[in-house]
Amino acid sequence: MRAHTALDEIAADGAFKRSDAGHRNKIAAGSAFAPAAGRYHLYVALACPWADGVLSMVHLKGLEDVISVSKVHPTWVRTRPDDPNDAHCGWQFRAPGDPPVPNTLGHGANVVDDECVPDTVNGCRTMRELYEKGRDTHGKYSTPLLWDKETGAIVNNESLDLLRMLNSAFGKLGNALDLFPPHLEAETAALNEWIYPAINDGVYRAGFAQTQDAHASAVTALFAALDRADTLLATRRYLAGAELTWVDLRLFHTLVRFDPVYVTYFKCNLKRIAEYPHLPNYVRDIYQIPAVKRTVNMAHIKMHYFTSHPLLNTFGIVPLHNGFDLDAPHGREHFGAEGK
Ligand SMILES: N[C@@H](CCC(=O)N[C@@H](CS)C(=O)NCC(=O)O)C(=O)O
Repeated sequence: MRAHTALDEIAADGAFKRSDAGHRNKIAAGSAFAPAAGRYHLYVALACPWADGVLSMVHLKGLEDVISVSKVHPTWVRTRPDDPNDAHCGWQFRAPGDPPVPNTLGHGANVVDDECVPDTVNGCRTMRELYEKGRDTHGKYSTPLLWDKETGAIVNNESLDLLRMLNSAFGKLGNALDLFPPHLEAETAALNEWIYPAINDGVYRAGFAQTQDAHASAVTALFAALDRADTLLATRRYLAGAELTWVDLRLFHTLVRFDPVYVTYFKCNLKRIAEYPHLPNYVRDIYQIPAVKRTVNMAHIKMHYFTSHPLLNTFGIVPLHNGFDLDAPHGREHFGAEGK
């Protein structure tokens, strides 16, 4: 298989079909990947909803001194610029103070801000180089990725696995917060069954579709699911009731990108989140948790989508709108102990 990106994952009917993550090792006491402070390094794109959820979990669990982090620059670049036969584009590392980055057609000057953190562990220039160092040569070279410094290996690049591991595998190295409470296991799994395909992945299926039918069917399912979520959140503070869980984290990171990016870039324009009765305050409620807020970088989010796929946005122009005011009062404290 040649090096590829999500943009290559198109089925015969023109629909985007996300491939499964390839690295699924688990961190567990007594296993080859034992929990330990200072052993693991997390690679994220702040623009990526999956990676941002994982980074939120690092902060929510108080694991910032246990797991170190690198953050890529938002704009994809040619990963083998010297090889004319290799057109792969993907994430690269840049250090604050480096010159701005144009898109792969040479348009634009996308600033390298202080939130870019180079690969201090492996010294790689791109995520592709890192995967290759971890003996994966075909990708896709996605974030998030957890790296084991001790054995020089990729531990896992699937965000839901990572969320689960960060929640409980590090034991006393983190705090006691539990976003996977056993009594809500069945309910959160059932929520994820429609929220993941229709909303989290649905926006990508709307945006990367290469036929009208594939786009229309993704958008129709997406807005039906948004309506369903809004109705649910009219009577409960969080998706599963009174407690914040991992499905909220996942839904939040998609919704916070929706009005500034997906409405225009992925053509999800039947409605903005701002127009829903309950979703905007739900988004604000979660955004205003300090551990989550510090992971939301709207400049990185917008810059990534609008500058990384010249096929969809040739000149890499980034629209000005940042979405509704995330700091406004959310007014959802009135939901009591039962979430009602
Ligand atoms: N299944 C993965 C998906 C991660 C993913 O698709 N990340 C995107 C950014 S949002 C990426 O890095 N894509 C690289 C590419 O398509 O080449 C997860 O949930 O962790």
